[in-house]
Amino acid sequence: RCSTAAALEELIFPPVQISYTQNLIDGKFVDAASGKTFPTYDPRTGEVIARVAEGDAEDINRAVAAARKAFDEGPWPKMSPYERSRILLRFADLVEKHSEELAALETWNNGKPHEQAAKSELPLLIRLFHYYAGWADKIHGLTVPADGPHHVQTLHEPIGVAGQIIPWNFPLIMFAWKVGPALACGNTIVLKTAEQTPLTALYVAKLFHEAGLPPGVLNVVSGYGPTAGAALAGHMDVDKVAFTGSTDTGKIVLELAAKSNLKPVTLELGGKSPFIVCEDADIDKAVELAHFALFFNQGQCCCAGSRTFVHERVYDEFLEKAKARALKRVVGDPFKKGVEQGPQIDSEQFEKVLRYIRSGIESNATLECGGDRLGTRGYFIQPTVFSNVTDDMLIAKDEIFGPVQSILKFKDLDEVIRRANATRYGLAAGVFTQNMDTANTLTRALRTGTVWVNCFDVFDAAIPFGGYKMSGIGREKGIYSLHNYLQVKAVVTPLKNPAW
Ligand code: TXE
Repeated sequence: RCSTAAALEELIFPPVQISYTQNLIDGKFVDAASGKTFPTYDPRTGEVIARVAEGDAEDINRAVAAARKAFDEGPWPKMSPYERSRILLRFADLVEKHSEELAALETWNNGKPHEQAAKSELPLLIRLFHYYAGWADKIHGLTVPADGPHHVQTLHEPIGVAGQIIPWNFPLIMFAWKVGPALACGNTIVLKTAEQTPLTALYVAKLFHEAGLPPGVLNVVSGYGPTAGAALAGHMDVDKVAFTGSTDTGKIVLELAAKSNLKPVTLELGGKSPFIVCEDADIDKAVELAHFALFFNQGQCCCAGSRTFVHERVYDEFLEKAKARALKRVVGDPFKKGVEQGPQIDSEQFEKVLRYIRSGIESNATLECGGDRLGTRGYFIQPTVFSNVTDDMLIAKDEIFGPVQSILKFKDLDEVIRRANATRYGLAAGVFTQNMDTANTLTRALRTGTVWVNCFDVFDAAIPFGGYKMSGIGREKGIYSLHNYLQVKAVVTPLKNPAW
């Protein structure tokens, strides 16, 4: 049993007010067309902290009409790229100014440790917008040396109205991954937040308008997936859709896009990332990073290192240390200093994780520690470690999305490559070795969008991120993310005097 701190003794309340709960359409906060609202919760207790406008198909229609107008009539797509860049920079400055409220709101609505939100996610949010502000005036086409007497050039144009659907695990970071490249390229946006975490996106969208963003360029609608989300993905006037969430919903989004206007789709979906510890690895470092790779953000990361493969020669030592580390993990009120793990996002995810823990026990994996909820209030789960996990167990196959580490034993490189790749997912992998040849073999053999060698979860703005196989389509961040939001137009003109 884990002996982590009791989940909640006394609640710490954040010194922040909830100012924005309506949809932001055409630069104005408005109620839902239906007048309906829905509750949003504090995952520490499951209590309602605010009611938010519940957008559905009609609100999406209104938001798309505003985004369409802002795109077709300008000024945004035609504005000088330098001006656009300056608005992104002014926005980043305003985020910095309001960092404290934003970090508090993010923790309150999501349950992630406040130190993580304040010290790592807010600075990353700012960095992402600095990065995309840097791109805004550096996007241009090519001159193409085609055969024949023609002058050929390509224009890189914004794609139009982007529909963006984001999840709840990193509300602000997901906002930045989607909104940053779309705005840098001159698109207009309708963003649908996750129903669990609508608050911070509304707050930052307001800051964008303070920074000088013209009305209609960025519209934010709160609401549920099958109503608001589906209306956006299937809208005839939306030119592109970007989605982050579960693989099952990703398939629905792709289908809605195909059945409506064939809009291009980027998807960032689930994962079951291998974390491979070779026999020559620095074991203490590998234990710490394997722990971080899985437990970070309550285990609610698409790229979580959720299959920890350990070489048989170092397996016993690794297991003992991994268990000791999990037992030391501090779980509690995410506003409390030193707390490493807060509650899961909601009752649905909480129940899902507990079901997987029961499945691990029933399939005869060895429960080394944890295995139950923590406390009696909210959605806290004990850091859980299973050993003797085999590839056929559900806990080794499905995305659990919670604080449950599965440790598997391997004998040699060929075997671990085969097993690591034997999954429908292909988002990320971690490789721990001090041998360059082993590292090179593994990085080339693993079918994943990212391979972290002797590190994990390094998320720089410039590093592309995305999945192979059923983990997604396309890449976000870095130069690659711009291609998602651009059309390439070839312009061909005859040359009057081909000799020149
Ligand atoms: O995801 P959904 P949920 C995984 C993780 C988690 C599971 C379920 O395993 O346990 O997914 O989480 C919107 N048309 N990830 O139910 O449903 C929804 O409103 C259009 C991995 O939260 O995919 C929200 O905005 N949109 C992940 C977004 O999709 C729809 C992050 C994600 O919700 C829709 C989150 C529909 N029919 C969960 N139905 C990652 N890749 O990081 C829902 N949505």
